[in-house]
Amino acid sequence: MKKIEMIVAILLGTVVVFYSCSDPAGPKKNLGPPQITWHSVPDSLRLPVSADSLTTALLRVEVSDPDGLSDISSVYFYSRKPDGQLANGGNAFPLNDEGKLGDETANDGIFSTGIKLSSGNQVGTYIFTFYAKDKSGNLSEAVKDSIEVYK
Ligand SMILES: [Ca+2]
Ligand SMILES: [Ca+2]
Repeated sequence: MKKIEMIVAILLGTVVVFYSCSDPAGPKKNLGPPQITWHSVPDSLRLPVSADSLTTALLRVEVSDPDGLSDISSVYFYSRKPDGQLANGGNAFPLNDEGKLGDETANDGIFSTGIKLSSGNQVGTYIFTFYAKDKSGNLSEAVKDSIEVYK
């Protein structure tokens, strides 16, 4: 008798779990914003000595989202120059997870892009602020890092 009661309880439990997991009506809810879980930015960079060469570096951030990587719509950063002005006219720079522009592996959640410095760039501290956005417009918390640029 006790055994049967237990089996019934387990079956009922299964039914309750099944019902709470299924979403019979309404649009699919977004479970939350993306999160930047890791990032890689060089500590310092030296400007090229000659005018016709460039210093290049790779910026990488790892992103996750409770709805899965397919929910990520964009990953980008702003760069503030040593004089306090935003680079690129205040527009964001995109990072990609498509295996291009320095991104090693496509669709692995690590978004990358290269940056280039010429001999005419300012020396001093460049501040980078990274964001990730999902397809519902949820924004991650900002992640900041900086590069010390010297001659
Ligand atoms: Ca999401
Ligand atoms: Ca990647």
